[in-house]
Amino acid sequence: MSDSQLFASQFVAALQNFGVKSFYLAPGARSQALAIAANQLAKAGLIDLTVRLDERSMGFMALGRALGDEYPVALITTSGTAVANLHPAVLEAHHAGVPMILLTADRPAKLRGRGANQTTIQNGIFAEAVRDCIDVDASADPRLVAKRAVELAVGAEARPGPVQVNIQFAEPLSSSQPSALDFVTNPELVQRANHLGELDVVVSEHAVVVAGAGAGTAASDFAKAARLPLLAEPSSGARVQGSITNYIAKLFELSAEVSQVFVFGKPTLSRAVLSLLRNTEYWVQKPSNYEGFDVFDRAQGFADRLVPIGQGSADWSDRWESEPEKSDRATLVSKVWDATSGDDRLLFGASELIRVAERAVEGKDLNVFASRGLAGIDGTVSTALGLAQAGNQVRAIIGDLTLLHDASGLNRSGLGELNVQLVVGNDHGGAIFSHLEMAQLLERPDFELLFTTPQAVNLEALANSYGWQYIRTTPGDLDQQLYRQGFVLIDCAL
Ligand SMILES: Cc1ncc(C[n+]2csc(CCOP(=O)(O)OP(=O)(O)O)c2C)c(N)n1
Repeated sequence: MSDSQLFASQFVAALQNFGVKSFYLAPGARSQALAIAANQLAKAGLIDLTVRLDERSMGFMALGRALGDEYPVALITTSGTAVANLHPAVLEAHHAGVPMILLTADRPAKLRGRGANQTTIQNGIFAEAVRDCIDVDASADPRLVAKRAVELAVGAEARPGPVQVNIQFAEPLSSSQPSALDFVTNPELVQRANHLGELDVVVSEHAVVVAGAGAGTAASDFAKAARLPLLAEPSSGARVQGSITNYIAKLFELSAEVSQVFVFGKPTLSRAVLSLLRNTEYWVQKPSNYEGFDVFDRAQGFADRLVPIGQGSADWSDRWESEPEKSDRATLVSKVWDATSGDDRLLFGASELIRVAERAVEGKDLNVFASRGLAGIDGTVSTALGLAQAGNQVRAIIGDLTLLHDASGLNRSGLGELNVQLVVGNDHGGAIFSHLEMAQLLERPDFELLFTTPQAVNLEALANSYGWQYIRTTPGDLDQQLYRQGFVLIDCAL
């Protein structure tokens, strides 16, 4: 019997015992004991195991799954660059507070720095971006390590986020015994900490509530209780009925009159909101997942929960009534927004389209997601697939560069049937850059070469190679395409 296998079987069973049910694996030799153990539990129906080729894309898929499951997911990689490929997803998970447990297989510590094949500095590779890096060998107590990893990931002590367990596997790397099934016990969920630092805040007549990423219904509840205009980003989780549709347009008119702002979550989308915060007193309710917001270093107060004392005036709220933006992009995002309901999930990529949605979509109770931890255009296709694995129909609104950045994420191999629509606003490159001053200063060909970067890729052929349905349409005709099942790439010309 191999010590590596004994540890791996006990450890994977312990993770399952502490409620981890979604496992991701990319193939490799050093991690074989973990792979074998996870497969034993998967075959017994105790966990879900997804095998992906590319660790970068797997990292984002696991991130999407963790967003949907609202519980830590586990990722298994071999040693070397395989580990480094998780870094983009780890950074997003760190900033957005998404629980993930990275099981990175390593060689025994004595072989590090001696030229052993596929051996690098894995211990500490993610620096401050992981809640901890637990570096162990097979002599560690697998149950204690698993418990600690799950606790840190769910945020039992602080903010949820990624945790690395770097495991030094010595040869023999695996054996047929013992099976992980021998160590299975009844699942026991680990709870996250409940911080409850409250702060009473006196509401002034001309106050507003700003809801950024991670705000959730705390923001809309506060706005309702304090009778204040609610300026909620589309992916804030607070853009419910009654929120202001086109607050960006209204801010041009009313920002000078705003006397006080209550910030929930991490607002990142628009300059108009940031400039409001630069010039106005603000209080911050710390989001439970995302980092707390204070980019101007002048918050008047922070709390886990802001408690309003008093209310804004009804007059003031009425003055924020606004007209949604009308444009092709607005039609695209509104149609997808309107088609989404109930348990469906909507994912926004980091592009011009989420900014248009900020000015166009009506408040509605929806499950909306966006990777606003770092607002990368990487990994969005994979994130959508991971969300779909967590269940229900997923629609992702993404730009063409965002699609192409994660083209390898389209790989459906081994995924079974999922309902995912990628709605691509195809404007041949990055429209978001048209807001840069450079767009006026540079000659058009130079601007395209350096910033817009249109790509010469045939999306239909791409979709076909990966086995996706492909539909070419326009914003006007988009609604007819939004109820298709399966893996659907909707190429919507802008
Ligand atoms: C990994 C990463 N690289 C680069 C960027 C910078 N960036 C922000 S938006 C964008 C272009 C987005 O283009 P597209 O997806 O086509 O959307 P559009 O703005 O045209 O709607 C780029 C390159 C980023 N956010 N993330």
